[in-house]
Amino acid sequence: MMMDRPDHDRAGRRAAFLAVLGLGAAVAGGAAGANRMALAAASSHAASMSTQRQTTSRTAIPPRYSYRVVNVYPHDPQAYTQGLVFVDGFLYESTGLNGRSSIRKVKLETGAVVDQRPVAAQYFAEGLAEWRGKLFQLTWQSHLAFVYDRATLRQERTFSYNSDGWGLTSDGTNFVLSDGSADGTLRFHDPSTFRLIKRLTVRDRGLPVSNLNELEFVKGEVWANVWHTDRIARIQPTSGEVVGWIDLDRLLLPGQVTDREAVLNGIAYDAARDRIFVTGKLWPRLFEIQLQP
Ligand SMILES: [Ca+2]
Repeated sequence: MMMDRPDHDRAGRRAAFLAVLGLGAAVAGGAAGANRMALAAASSHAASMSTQRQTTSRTAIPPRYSYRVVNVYPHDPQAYTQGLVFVDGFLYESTGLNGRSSIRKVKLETGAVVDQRPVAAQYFAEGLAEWRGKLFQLTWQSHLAFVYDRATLRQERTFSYNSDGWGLTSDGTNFVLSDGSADGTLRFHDPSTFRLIKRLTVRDRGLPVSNLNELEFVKGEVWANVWHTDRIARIQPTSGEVVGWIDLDRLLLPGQVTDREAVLNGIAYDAARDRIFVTGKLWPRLFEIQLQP
């Protein structure tokens, strides 16, 4: 999410990794995962064997998932994706950077931006979530959320909050906000007042998971992009425990992005048709994926 943080080891490794790969998404979805699938099968088996222990010991290794690409769609390569949701047949997207932040309505099949509103240049827009016909958009360090009418994208009001803003989703009762902190904090906010209800620490085998970025609520779990990685954490939203990891490496072809900040960031779930969409900052493509155990 941030532009000015020092380079990240993982980003460098990923760039090098992409540079030597000649594999496309379809290949990645199939052959690329042979070892991973064996690993995943083993860990999935281990997980099923220890389901009961997980609830008490918190030492079980979360199962890892690979993916299969179901569809590939265009995505605006100028969109610095910070928030993504799918509602009533359209994607809604929040883009970041000062002077380039926006809220947009996007046609899935073509990637065409059918409506958009700029965000004032002093704001760096972040996560996005929908609540009863309204879109809520975070800002990174301004402690301000913008509320838009979904039909018109007209800004109607603002809320303030007391943390950095990274990702945003709704669990059906509250908003869930990530602040990118090292201690793996998720914050739950009342959707009517944006008042802070509670904090939750996300942990993998007892250790906090830092840099939680774009979020999505998927079938009772909070899914979180981990900044500067190709991984999504599947989080149990009452305990904060990571119950699975999704590895999304090699979605893009080598050279499709060159900016080191062009990392995976954007998950949208179409509950009506059980479809999962993912993209990244400045990515030219958006993918519908299915998980592979
Ligand atoms: Ca999302």
